[in-house]
Amino acid sequence: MNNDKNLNLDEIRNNFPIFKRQVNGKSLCYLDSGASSQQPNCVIDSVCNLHKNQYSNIHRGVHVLSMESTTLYEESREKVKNFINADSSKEIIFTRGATESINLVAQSQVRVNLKEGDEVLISHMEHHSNIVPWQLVCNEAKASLKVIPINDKGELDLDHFNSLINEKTKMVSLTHISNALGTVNPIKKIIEISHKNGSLVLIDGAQGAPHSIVDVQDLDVDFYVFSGHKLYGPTGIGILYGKKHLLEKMPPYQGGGDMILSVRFEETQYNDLPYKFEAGTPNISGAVGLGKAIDFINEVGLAKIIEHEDNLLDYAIKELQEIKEVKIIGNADKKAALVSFIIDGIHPHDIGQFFDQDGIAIRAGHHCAQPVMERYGITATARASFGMYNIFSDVDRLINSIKNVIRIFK
Ligand code: C6P
Repeated sequence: MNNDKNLNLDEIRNNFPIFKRQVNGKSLCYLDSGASSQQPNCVIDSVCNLHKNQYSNIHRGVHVLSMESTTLYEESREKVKNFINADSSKEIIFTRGATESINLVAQSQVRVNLKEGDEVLISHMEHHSNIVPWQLVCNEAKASLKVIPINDKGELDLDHFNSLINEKTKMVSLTHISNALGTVNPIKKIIEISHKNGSLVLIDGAQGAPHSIVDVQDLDVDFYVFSGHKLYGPTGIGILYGKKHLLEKMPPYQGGGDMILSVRFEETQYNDLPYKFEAGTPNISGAVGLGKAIDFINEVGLAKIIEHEDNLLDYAIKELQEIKEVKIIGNADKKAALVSFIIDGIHPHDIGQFFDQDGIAIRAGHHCAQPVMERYGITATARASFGMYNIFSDVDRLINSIKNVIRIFK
């Protein structure tokens, strides 16, 4: 079974040139989109076209190439704005990725306001990118980093969340979808509770944006961050969405060209949003490629992609549960796009290498979420993650290789 009633998977896969290659003599079975998704021709071509025909620095030149590059860059900002239904493109800041976006908020919003005794609230299922930036600012301010625990299924303990949040909580920073467990968090509810408490909320959408429909106005989220390279776009480009009134009050994260209106030695006037946060020459081609990736997703239809990924995930979980040596890590009621597992007596790195011989790409390791591993008393998992281009026979190949690895290692 290779097709899905809603998606023409042959056509989708034809758009991704990577699937024309072989790996270790086998056709590529790519189950690592959670790390970086593959890019369709239109994204690759948009970057290539820019470099061939329009390339120049932006916002500066009075010549045609600079104006064309600027238009393409700003059109991408508009596409991102529409993709997440932001109120204004001033609320869309181009960054290097989710990590930089979180650091920007930690430094420019939280660090400048955090006082001794204040608290920042994160969860036990965060990626290191949503832990370390908060440790840095909390340590400096002598504030505390509090952690919402997770239950054995890998879901947030909401009762505990309610008991942790209090008047000292200045920021709640939480992942939308866990990259290590696949858990989809009830972010709307958490945002509502946090706002009633007077706390700001940042949602780490690195895994959320590619696998769910995000409406930042409906969510009423203060900050939402994600990366282009997990959204079928290029690497080195990411997004910080922030509510305009918050971004306006925040000081610049970095100083340099483009983020100023005027510079004198005595005083510098900063540029308006969003440029205030985009110091120096940005990743122009990355932004253009990300805009194209969003066009592509819109053409295929995000709702259809999500439904397809859910079907793949259900199928993979059902098949994995049939193999007694396999233990799935993370059994939340609501999961998306990935499954983490361990196999009794076989290290995940050995599993990953064995799969590679079969042309199957998965991720093995702690997934930059060491506290999650600690929570389950393990050091690593094997993780299969899905994108719009995966087919049901990818799952069959995964299951087949698991059976083989068990047979050979045992
Ligand atoms: N997770 C994974 O294989 P950057 O590196 O800035 O694009 O994204 C960081 C990041 C932040 N939050 C979550 C939930 C993430 O999943 C990631 C990246 C990759 O799971 C690489 S570790």
